[in-house]
Amino acid sequence: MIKFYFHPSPNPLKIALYLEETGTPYELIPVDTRKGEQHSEAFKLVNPNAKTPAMLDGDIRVFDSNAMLIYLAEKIGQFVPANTPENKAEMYSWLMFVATGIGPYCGQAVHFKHFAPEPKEYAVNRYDFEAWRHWLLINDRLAHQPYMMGNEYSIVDMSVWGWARVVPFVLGPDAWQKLPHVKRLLDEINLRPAAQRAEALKTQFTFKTEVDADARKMLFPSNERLESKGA
Ligand SMILES: N[C@@H](CCC(=O)N[C@@H](CS)C(=O)NCC(=O)O)C(=O)O
Repeated sequence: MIKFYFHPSPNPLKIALYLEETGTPYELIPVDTRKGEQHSEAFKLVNPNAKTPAMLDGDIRVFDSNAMLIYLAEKIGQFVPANTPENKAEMYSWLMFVATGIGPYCGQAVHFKHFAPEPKEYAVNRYDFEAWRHWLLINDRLAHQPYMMGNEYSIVDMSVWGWARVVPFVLGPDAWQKLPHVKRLLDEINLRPAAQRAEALKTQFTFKTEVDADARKMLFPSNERLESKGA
């Protein structure tokens, strides 16, 4: 059975959604990143990058959420568009767009708005701008078609959903006014029983919720270099 290494945050939620949508059996293994469990040697054998999600499919390890979506979709064969070069080109392009654009820019926008010390105006401006730019591109695409790949719900929508869930935290409480088509997709996916089961996974374990000094050490190890300089 697949061992699924999970924390209730945007990237792992994409995988939870796929596993739930397809009824794939899996064992859920909590990785409490605020307690630093991602840095254990045992977990780094599964994901050397020390981040969630990751999985073991027998002896095969897979990490990085969009790689995991592709792996699972190829194995299970559901929620992927018809296998044409055109579809594959679009699907890979948008999956990489989410993996290299939406995820990192949203992550950094959250970091600088909510967690970084001052001065941070330059960084907040850059990451907020880029996060908005990426979401507006998704919004524009969804203005012309129901789903990211056209008329069919697919792994690309699941990838978008992981981050769409936290858009107000990333971009601010009024963000939906400018992203109505993203909101429409989010609301639609949220109504799916699989999405509700994926969201409920967090209740199976007690994950640390506070981002206190100990959690910051685990999540932002780069801060140590500043502290050692007395900053
Ligand atoms: N590119 C990776 C990013 C993974 C990632 O940043 N995961 C976050 C949760 S959404 C995490 O584990 N954070 C803990 C840490 O950075 O120590 C992916 O898409 O899976």
